[in-house]
Amino acid sequence: MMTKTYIGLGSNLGDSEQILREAVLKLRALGEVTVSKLYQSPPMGPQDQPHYYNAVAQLNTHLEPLALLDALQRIENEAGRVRLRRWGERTLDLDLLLYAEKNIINERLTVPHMGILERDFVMVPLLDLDPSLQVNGQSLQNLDLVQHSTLNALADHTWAD
Ligand code: A4P
Ligand code: MG
Repeated sequence: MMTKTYIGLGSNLGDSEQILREAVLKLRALGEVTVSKLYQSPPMGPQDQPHYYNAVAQLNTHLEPLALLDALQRIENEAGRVRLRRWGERTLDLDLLLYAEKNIINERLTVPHMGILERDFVMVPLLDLDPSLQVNGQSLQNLDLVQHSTLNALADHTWAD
């Protein structure tokens, strides 16, 4: 069965735009991919780290949730992912944001991803892909954080073509 999923992409070490481009290329091997605009955002968490490049990909895939997580972690590792500190700098972070309307809680996976409703750098690109998107029955487009977002779009949705 084909499932509509959303993947959050983030990078603030190395050539972030190129790293995200390569990640999208690898996501295309997992199913049909559509990407949001590419954004630049100030770091959430420790402030002594570079700004982030963020985007979201919609991925339609046959993979089950844990198999998809395995694939995402493999792509992170291939990008030379090292984890230095919580909320700290990284070459590539791939988060499984939504897996259809499923709620998943197990040792490896919490879906919807915990941070969605607190992060404009996740919600604004999600809304590029689906302006009427809801998370846990909550419509994203009217949230204050979205309405007041100062997120800076660097490129339109063709950035990863
Ligand atoms: N895990 C559980 N649920 C999920 C899910 N839905 N998707 C588990 C992906 N992984 C999930 O992941 C740790 C474990 O979470 C995995 O082994 C998986 O089994 P990780 O990527 O090593 O750590 P993390 O929790 O993603 O990192 P961390 O450091 O807690 O931070 P976040 O929450 O990812 O945030 N500022 C801006 N502007 N833009 C950013 O993208 N990103 C971060 C990192 C901080 N500040 C940022 C940004
Ligand atoms: Mg992560």
